[in-house]
Amino acid sequence: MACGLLAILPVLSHTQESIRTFPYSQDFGANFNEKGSVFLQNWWWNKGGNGQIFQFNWQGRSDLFSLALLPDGTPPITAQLYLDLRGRKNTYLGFWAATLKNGGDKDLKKSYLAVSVSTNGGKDFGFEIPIGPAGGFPNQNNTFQYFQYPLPQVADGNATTVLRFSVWSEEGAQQPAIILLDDVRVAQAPSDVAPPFIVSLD
Ligand SMILES: [Ca+2]
Repeated sequence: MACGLLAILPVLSHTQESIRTFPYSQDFGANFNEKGSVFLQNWWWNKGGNGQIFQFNWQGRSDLFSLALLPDGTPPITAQLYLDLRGRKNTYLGFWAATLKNGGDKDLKKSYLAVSVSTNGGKDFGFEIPIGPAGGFPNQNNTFQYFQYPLPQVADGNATTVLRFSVWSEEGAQQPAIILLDDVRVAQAPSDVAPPFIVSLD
């Protein structure tokens, strides 16, 4: 029995709890757990290279709080959200993203943001879609914009789905923009609206 259980346990089961109640929303107003990798219930972070990821308490979409990601080169910073989609279909992700200028006039590195999906508990990711302007986010202030990402059909009914936000920047000594994420929502659409794609509805 023990061996059987080990064989079927998903990769995430020993590190993370999955969201089972939808619609789900997250405004990043609760205190983060700075220790370890699980910074909020159902959320896991990874700081690539010298990148930083933290709770921002000065600017959110409708409050003062958001999730800030400051990349340092190409090792991506990631924030992952764990979903149990058994009995669910036509799931979509909605969220808001803004940028904050970081550094001075000579700091012109671009920041990049992408969303991808795993259906095996975070072992493998695919369906990666770039978000924001072609060529990356310039290092300047930009207000929150809404983005929406319908999950791929392979996630329908999948108990070990992981949504991943990845942020990275150009290499070099200059500073890139800080990317802020806020008001993340995961919900069911009334029907399959489209193949996986991401659009700004601004
Ligand atoms: Ca917020």
